[in-house]
Order: sequence, then structure tokens, then C-alpha cells
Amino acid sequence: MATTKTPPKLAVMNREAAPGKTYEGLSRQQMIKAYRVMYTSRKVDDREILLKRQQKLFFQISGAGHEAIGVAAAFALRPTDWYYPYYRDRALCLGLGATAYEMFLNGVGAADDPQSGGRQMPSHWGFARQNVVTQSSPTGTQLLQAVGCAEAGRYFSAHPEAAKKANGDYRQFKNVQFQGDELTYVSLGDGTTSEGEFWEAMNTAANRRLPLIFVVQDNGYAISVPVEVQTAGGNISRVVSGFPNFHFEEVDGTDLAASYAAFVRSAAYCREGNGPAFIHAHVIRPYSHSLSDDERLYRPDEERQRDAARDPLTRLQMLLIRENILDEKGINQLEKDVDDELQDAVDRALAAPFPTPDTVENYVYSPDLDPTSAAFDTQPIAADESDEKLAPKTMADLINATLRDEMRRDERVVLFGEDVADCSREEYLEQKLVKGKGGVFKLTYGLQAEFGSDRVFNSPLAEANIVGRATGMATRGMKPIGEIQFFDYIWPAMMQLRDELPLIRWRSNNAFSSPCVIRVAIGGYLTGGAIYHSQCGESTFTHIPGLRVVFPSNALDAAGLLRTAIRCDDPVLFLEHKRLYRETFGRAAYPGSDYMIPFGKAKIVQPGTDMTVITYGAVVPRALQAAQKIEREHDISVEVIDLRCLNPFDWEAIVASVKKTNRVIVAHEDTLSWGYGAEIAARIAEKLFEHLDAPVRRVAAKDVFVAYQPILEDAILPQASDLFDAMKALAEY
Ligand SMILES: Cc1ncc(C[n+]2csc(CCOP(=O)(O)OP(=O)(O)O)c2C)c(N)n1
Ligand SMILES: [Mg+2]
Repeated sequence: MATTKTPPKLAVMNREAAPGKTYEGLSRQQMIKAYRVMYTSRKVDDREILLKRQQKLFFQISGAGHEAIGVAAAFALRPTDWYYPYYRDRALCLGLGATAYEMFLNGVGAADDPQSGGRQMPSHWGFARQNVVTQSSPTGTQLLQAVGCAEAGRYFSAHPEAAKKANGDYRQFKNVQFQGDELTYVSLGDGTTSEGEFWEAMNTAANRRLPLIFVVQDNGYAISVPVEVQTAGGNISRVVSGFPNFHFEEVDGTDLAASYAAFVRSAAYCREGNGPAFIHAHVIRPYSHSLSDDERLYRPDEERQRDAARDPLTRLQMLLIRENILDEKGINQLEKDVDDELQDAVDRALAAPFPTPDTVENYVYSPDLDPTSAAFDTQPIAADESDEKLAPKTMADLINATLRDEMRRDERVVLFGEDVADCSREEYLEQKLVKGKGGVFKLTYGLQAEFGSDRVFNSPLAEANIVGRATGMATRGMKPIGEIQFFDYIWPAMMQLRDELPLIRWRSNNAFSSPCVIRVAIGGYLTGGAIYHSQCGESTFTHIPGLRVVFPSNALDAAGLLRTAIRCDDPVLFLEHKRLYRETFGRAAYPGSDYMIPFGKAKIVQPGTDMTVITYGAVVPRALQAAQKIEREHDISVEVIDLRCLNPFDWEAIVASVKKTNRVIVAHEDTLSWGYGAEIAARIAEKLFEHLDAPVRRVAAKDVFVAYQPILEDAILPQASDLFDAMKALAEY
């Protein structure tokens, strides 16, 4: 319960109603408890509003009007269930055992705020003890993560061995807890049902019959936009009614007992494995959207008064009196006790220390496992040319082999994306009617056949679905590897990639983490790939704190870095250049099932003395070609550095090389302006100015998209001849 002290005994009146009478299953004692939580919730809002006016906290958004539905959920569900609430769920969190004191700590931004250590606004719930997973501000991003969470519970039930801890990789730091009949709660407002991710989540939950309860808390408004503008016909229940496998409830969410009953029925349906449930709760919003909003600007008094008549607190209070559960004196006593507790909680929160500025960079990445460390530095097994297994393999082959090795080693690894399965219709594979696809580039071929359809499977054609679900699974301790089929189509996942996955650890102050791998086929030089199959754009992602970004140029590096990506404790964007998948350049023998390369370690692919070329990906072979030509023709010795990993990147290797050669070119396939090279060039100019004999040069794609006609593609992307020209000009400077 929500209290920080033991509540004094309250007189339960018993004059007329039968003592054993229940209210949709809630006992008279539970009704009192419910009132206590609901009243606490409303009063925490009121105290926060006051504190905001006194400038002791900086933002306020209330759960007022949403208390009954929240408490109903807390009472009907289990502490071992999982919760993805939204900001109006204060009463739910209090009902689950979070305290008012913890909420005030969050409000003032105290160091001990359990939700974020002062990093997030108030009402962005995250209580690890209560399985309330860290929440954010973007409306609706919690939904696909909740899908992933529900999938994880089911996965661990089917693979209990996978839940065991293991030393030497991320599993050492990830406790897995699950229950066979657990369910996941996810809530949202009426306006948020307009987000595409809502529909993606509904679709996958229905399709996989997941134990997931969606709770739409419909207060009729999204800030000032009324529900009929959001939802065709004005009623979300009607619109979603065609989704198969769901249990549907539409309920007055200001009525505690009715709401409780809806949750009890929904939970039973989910726990029995029938599928998800959808509770559409009509609630009220007696305060404005937030303290930054004045609803009188768009809601007339009459409408607001109609709402007020349905206030869940008043309704429950009247019921307590009507049913002789508590008399007025009992209610007054209860409220006074809560008020006293809140005063004490506020006093303590206001005295709590703030976080210190030196902590701002804590928990951007795992504090436990450093993927740049020597632990991730292992040697390939010795190659024996006579052994067929050790004959040179392509990058595609070695990525496939690494995925296979890691799936054998770690049962928490699952792999999904568009077309990654061999064949979704398993019977075709079993009857050997088909060979199987295994990815549009065949990188995942044979993995479903070996590991089964619950470990390798196709996602819907929806990129946010892939990343959002991966985030939810990883939060629970799985190691999902999501595949984005083409980098050009990564953008529907951008909210998850920019605002969610890399932030889970930092925004929760290390209470949660979501280490997973997102593999992406990237790049051009395809001859015919054109605008939507040839883009780069890695600097958009290296700009995101919390996301590791890797971009190998050859088979051996791809194997070693992918293994590090899978075993490490951070989210990784693993960029695989399509053109390099099957190139002759950079083939290598299978390096064994333990070969790893630490992140942030560049490779000098050709040593030199006259200038340095810093590059990565498909420009590496082009830079080498240019370097060899200029050495032959002009006796200029070029050092070529392959960064391999873009975040973190190997600054020390750059420093050492620039100090030696005093001339430097930064080259990449992505467009020039505001590109990855701009950061490297700026740092060199800032830190190594006195070691430079010439300005830093950049070679990159022209600032346009990649065109279809090969003549145009060649003109747009940097070629070996462009690198040669830049090298010559730099040498002559
Ligand atoms: C993706 C996104 N767009 C816009 C916003 C700004 N915003 C915050 S809350 C909100 C309205 C949400 O309405 P609803 O889903 O009905 O929830 P309610 O606040 O009414 O409970 C908006 C537009 C946001 N936080 N995230
Ligand atoms: Mg709303």
C-alpha cells in the first residue's frame, strides 16, 4: 500500500450491510484501502501543484480522475505481473506499493528519486521493485515494449534454462524473473490510440495471443483535442472490435468495483493463454491537461461540471457512507492520517539532497561491462588452409556463422525481423517442400531450421515493431537481435531508436537496461540500388548517447564485432554494408566461436608515413586502392585507418597517426555536410592543430541522395579516384 507508516485502525461500520458483502469481489476492507490509495493519489497531485506554485518542483501532471481505474488494476493484478503505465497512473503505482515520498523525490528531482535520480519529469513512472518499467514522455512508445515484455515472459516459460545467469557476458548482470501465468499491463490515453505504434502493438498482441492488457483511459481529451477528432466515430472500442483473440471490456473507469471486475475478467482470460485483453475505461480529467494548460480555454463550464459529477473519489466516498463501510468520522480520520503522512513525505523530500553535476554521464552505458576492454579481445583460431571449414569466407558467411554460434551458446538470443525466418509456414520446411529463405540477403539462412520458430521468426512489416519489441524483451533479460532489412527503412523505428532503446538505462538511473542488437543492411555502390536501397546516414545514430554504433569493412571484423555486440551489456546498432557482404575483399577463415574484437579499436589496414586516411565501411577498400596507386605513381606513403566502430571511436589511433603523418583525410560514403567526418575533422583541428601541416580534408558523398543510373551513382558516391585526387592535393599542399 501507499503508506509510509502503518495506518491506524479504522472503525469499519457494520450496522446494516452484511459484513461479508463484497463489491464485485472487493471486500469492505479492500474498499477502504482503495479509498485510501485514491485519496492519497489525489492529494499527492494537490501537493505537487502547490509545490510547483512555490517553485519547488518544475512540472506537474496529474492523475486526477483516473484514480479508480488505477487502483482497480493494482488490486486485481499481481505484484509479479509487469507494468508499462503512462503518466496518469499515479494511483496504480501507489496501489502497487510505490510511495508518496518516492513521488515527491521525483518531483523535486532528488538524487534518491527511484524513478530517475532527477533525470525525468514527475509522473514518468519507473519502480524496479514493483516491476513498473521506466516510462518516457513520447505518447505510445510503451506499447510495443510491453508487447516485447509479454513475449519475454512467455519465452522464459518455454525456455527456463535460458533464465539462468552466466558469467562473462551481459547475463552476469541481468536477473531474469518470470511467472508461467504472468501478464503485462500497458496503459495509454484516448489520444494516444492515434499513434501508429498503438495499432502495431494491438496487431502483434492479437496475432501472438499475448497475455497483455491494454488499458485505454479515455478522458475525452488529448490536451485540447477532443476524442471525436482523434478516433473515427469517437469510440475506440468500436474501432478495435474486429481484432481477433481479444477479450474486450468497456467500463466506467470512475466506478471502482466495475473497473475491478473488468480487470478480474481480463486477467483470467490472459492468464489462461487465450490472448490479450482491451479495457476501455471512460474516466474524467478534472484538472487541466497539466499545469501548463488551462482547459477553460477550450472546455465550457457546463461540460466541466458534468465531469465533476462523476469524480471517482466522491463516488467511492458516497458508496462507503451509503453502504455503511465508513461513516463521515471514519473518512475524516482516514483523510487526516493521509494528509499527515503526506506532510511528512513532503518535508523529507524537500530536505533530500540533489544529484551532483558530476553524475550526469553516469549510466549512459553499462557500468558493469565495458565492451572496449581486454575481456573482449580474443584471437582467431589458427587457420589451416587444408581444412575446408577454414577456407576464406565472405562477410555474409561469417555473420551467419557468428549468429549460429551465439545462438548455440546463449539461449536468450532470439532473432527476428522482416523475412529473416527460413519459412514461417514450418510444415513446408518439415516436409522438405522448400529450402527456406533466411533473409533477403540470406544472412540468417538455416537458423530457424536449427533453432526453431520461437527463436528465429518473421516480424510484421513494421520497423518500430521490431525495435520496440526488442527493447521490451531486452528489458526482461532476453538478447533479441532485430534486423532492419534496409537502412533506408529504419525511420519508422526512429522514435524507439532515438528516444527509447538507448535511454532506458540513463533515464532510469541504471534501474533498467535493454542491451540488444539491431542489425541493419546499409550502403550503396550497388549499381541500381538508387535512393531507397543505397543510403548511409550513420551520423544520425552516432549522435545518440547510449547507442553503440559499429560498421565493419570485412568478414573477420564483422564476426569479431558482432560477437562483442551480442555479448555486451549495451544496445548496439550493427551496420552491415550490403556491397561488402559477398566481396572478394576482406574474406577470412572462420575465426572460431569465441573470436571477439573490442569496440572502439581501429585497425591500421595499411601503415604509411606521409598522410593518414581515416575511414570505415565500403570506403576502406577504395581508400586502399587509391593509396596503393599513389604510392606506385607518386611515391606517397598513405596510412589507412579503418575505424570499424563509430561509437565509441578510436581517438588514440587517430592521434598517433596524425602525429606521425601530419596530414589527414577523413573519408566516408555518407553525405558530406554534417556527416560523421565533420566531428572527426573538428576534433583533429581542435586538439591536434599544431601537428598539422595542412588543413584536414574530407572526402564523402555529394549532398544528394543516391541515384539509380550507375553513371549518376558513381558521380554521387566517393570513388577511389576521388580519394586519389584528395591524397595528391593534400600531399602538394
Ligand atoms: C509523440 C508525442 N507527441 C506529442 C506529445 C505531447 N503530448 C503530451 S500528452 C499529449 C496528449 C495525450 O492525450 P491522451 O493520450 O488522451 O492522454 P491524456 O493526457 O488525456 O490522459 C500530447 C499531445 C508527446 N508527449 N508525445
Ligand atoms: Mg485523453
